[in-house]
Amino acid sequence: MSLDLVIRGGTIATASDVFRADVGIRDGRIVQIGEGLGQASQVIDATGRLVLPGGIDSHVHIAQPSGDGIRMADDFESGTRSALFGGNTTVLPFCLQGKGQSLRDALRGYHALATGNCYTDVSFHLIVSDPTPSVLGQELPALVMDGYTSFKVFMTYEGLRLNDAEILATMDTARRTGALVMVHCENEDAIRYLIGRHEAQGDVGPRAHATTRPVAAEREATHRAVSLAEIVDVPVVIVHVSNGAALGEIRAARGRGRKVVAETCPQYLMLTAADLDGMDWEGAKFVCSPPPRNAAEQEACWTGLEQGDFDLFSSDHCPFRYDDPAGKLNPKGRTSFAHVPNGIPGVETRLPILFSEGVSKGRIGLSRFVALTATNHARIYGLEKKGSIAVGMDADIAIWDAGAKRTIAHADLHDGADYSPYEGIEVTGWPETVIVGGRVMVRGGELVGAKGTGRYVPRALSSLARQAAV
Ligand code: DUC
Ligand code: ZN
Ligand code: ZN
Repeated sequence: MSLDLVIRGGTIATASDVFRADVGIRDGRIVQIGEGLGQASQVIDATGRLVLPGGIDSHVHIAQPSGDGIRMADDFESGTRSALFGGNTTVLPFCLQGKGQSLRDALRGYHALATGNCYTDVSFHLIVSDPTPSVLGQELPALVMDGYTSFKVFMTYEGLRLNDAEILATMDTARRTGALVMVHCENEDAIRYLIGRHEAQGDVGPRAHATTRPVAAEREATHRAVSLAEIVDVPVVIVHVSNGAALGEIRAARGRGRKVVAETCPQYLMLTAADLDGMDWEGAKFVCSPPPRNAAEQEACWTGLEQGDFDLFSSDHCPFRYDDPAGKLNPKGRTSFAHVPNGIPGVETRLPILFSEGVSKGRIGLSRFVALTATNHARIYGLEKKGSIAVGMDADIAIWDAGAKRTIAHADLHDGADYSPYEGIEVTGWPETVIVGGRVMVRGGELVGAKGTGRYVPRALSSLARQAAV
């Protein structure tokens, strides 16, 4: 059998096994795994290297409309290029429905931005901000059939948040269609009350962002989200869990037999609220929601990763430039933390951070790393040909130098922001070669593939939600 590409002599890791074998690729798919595979047009020597499924980052924000005068730092070109260099081969950004906008219309615009501009494969979640009867009754079910099989709802942000009745109605559409609902869990009314109190006292620096979004606001909303999902009887994804109390609500729901997917992100392992202290508004670089917590909550998140409570480790890449009137230091942002756009970059550093802090330091095994960063994302979000190294799967592969030592510096990264929240952190392990659909895109740390190689991928129903659909 003639092959397009053979990866020879590496150590393959999947979510279940670690073994030495060659990988044979033809027409963009993995067609052989074995010892001493035959001739190929192209050969990569992976001796002494790890051969892992390309990362799937199922929670990123790219070119998402962000309010008056605020612009996200990444378009599809820079966002997927940065993802690629970080060892990812697929990302799932969010297509935001504006108020009064049809989802189809939002998707048309989003596809137009992505088409021809991607270095990795992409697939889209929807954000439902206006769940009218026609959106829930007709549009959303048709879109689920078309491969948009997951949608996010917010419990916070004026103009975006849904009330409980709207969340129930949206979950009911998920129940009928087999789609999966993702929930941003923070109690908006509690946060508004605290913001009012802090602003009245003149406490307007970035640190107050963390104080006004306390653990209790996330814990309460998490309890409500899993309870609403229980009432409707649907599985639910709780995104960006930042602390042990919210995770406790998830554990308790699972104890009642509920299907709850839990996601955490690098910021909840690596940053604390003290990072928002920064002099001269430097703390704005770390403003994201939920906010980073403290050392005890970091430890709770690590324990959740080690014990298998978390299913997904995503970046929540949501980049805004710092020193930019359209970014963190926009004119209103300089007057109060409440106007600093929420979100931080991290799509390129997600995998090296978890590899270094988790695998290299012995907290999690290689197979768990693969599950948390690729395989589970594919299974939960219906990417049936992705997330593993097996015959028949897309040839989406990252070849890692597990011993490479790097100090994270934004100057070396490839996103459109002007800083990294992880600047100066030393990591061991870095992806050096990245292959998307059988095409070598990054080789030895150099870009060798073309923009436009990444394709849009429609998704099947989640294996979780499929069973619940009636
Ligand atoms: N939620 C996200 O998922 N990302 C960034 C901001 C937010 O609130
Ligand atoms: Zn969110
Ligand atoms: Zn997000």
